[in-house]
Amino acid sequence: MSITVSGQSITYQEIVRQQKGWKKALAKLESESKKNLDLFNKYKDRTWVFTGCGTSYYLAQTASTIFEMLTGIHTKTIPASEILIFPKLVFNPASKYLIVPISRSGESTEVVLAAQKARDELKIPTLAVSCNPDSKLVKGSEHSITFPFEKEKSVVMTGSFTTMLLSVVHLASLSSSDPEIREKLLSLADASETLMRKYEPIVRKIVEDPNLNHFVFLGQGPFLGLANEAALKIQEMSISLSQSYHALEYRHGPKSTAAANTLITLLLSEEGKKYESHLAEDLKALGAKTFILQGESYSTLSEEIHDVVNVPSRYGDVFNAFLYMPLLQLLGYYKAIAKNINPDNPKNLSAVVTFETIGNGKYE
Ligand code: F1P
Repeated sequence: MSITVSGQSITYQEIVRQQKGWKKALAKLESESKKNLDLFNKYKDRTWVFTGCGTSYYLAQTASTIFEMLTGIHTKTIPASEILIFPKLVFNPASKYLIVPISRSGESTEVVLAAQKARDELKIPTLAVSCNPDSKLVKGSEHSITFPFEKEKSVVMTGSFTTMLLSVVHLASLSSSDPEIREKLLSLADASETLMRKYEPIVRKIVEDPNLNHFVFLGQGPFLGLANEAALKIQEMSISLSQSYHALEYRHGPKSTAAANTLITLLLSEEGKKYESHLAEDLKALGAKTFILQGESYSTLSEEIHDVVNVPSRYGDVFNAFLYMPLLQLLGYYKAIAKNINPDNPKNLSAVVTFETIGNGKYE
């Protein structure tokens, strides 16, 4: 089936509309600031355990890092399946926790069961973050953050990832005394739309190269979760081989497989730009194609030898995830189009993964 690019694809439409969804979500979150600040203050002395499945687990990784950067509250991130199977390795009886299960559908079996176990067996309060206010997860949680969200018809998560991330960052921002934080949050949608318009053609051109069939994504701190999600996106949408690592970890072995068929995408952090810029030069020496996303003042990496996205430096490590992620989603989308694969209907995947959909419920 030949897929044409543009509005015909559900996934494409959901990628390019996401910033409009951020504005609607922020309007509701702003109206609930008092309620959410009270919630924050009630649990600010606890360890916040973020959890989810698949894309929502990588979202939990990104959200918990940014949340801790903004609030100083200790956080932990773990796949929902680990809470289900090894709860004693996650929760220490001597500590007090709040569990933050994140789920687009609010129906994924592991995350629903993990939240139930935490609440009913371990007596840990739950704050659910979901796009579906009528879901099992939200209805079974003491607290929840939901927002007006135009339901995603695509199997893969795109705008749901960034909008749920935005709701966690908004919650964290309520505790900040920095007046700039709120202004930056509210300006993100326009900044991201401008970057999408500017860089979409470059992203598409990069992945249209048929020789590129191995994709590596690298990031530190809040960008590790993004690297993991970008790797999953290109795998789900274009059925391509992908890997993701802490940026500097790539040097300790995994780089052995880098070659001319490899596209290495490096998500530069403000905190680590010195080390990460040197890494970018090392990666080029491996013969791989390098795609760098950075704040415009982070490095002097030559645009002659690297493909570079420059985002406004004012946003920094707390907000750049919102400027990087839509472009990484487009990377996976355009690779699917280049391979003439329909990203709206990824192989072997369903929009919601429940045990009932694996082996006729034999997991019960
Ligand atoms: C998350 C998830 C995604 C996966 C696919 C199916 O579900 O498993 O990770 O990529 O989109 O859904 P949810 O718990 O966030 O609804």
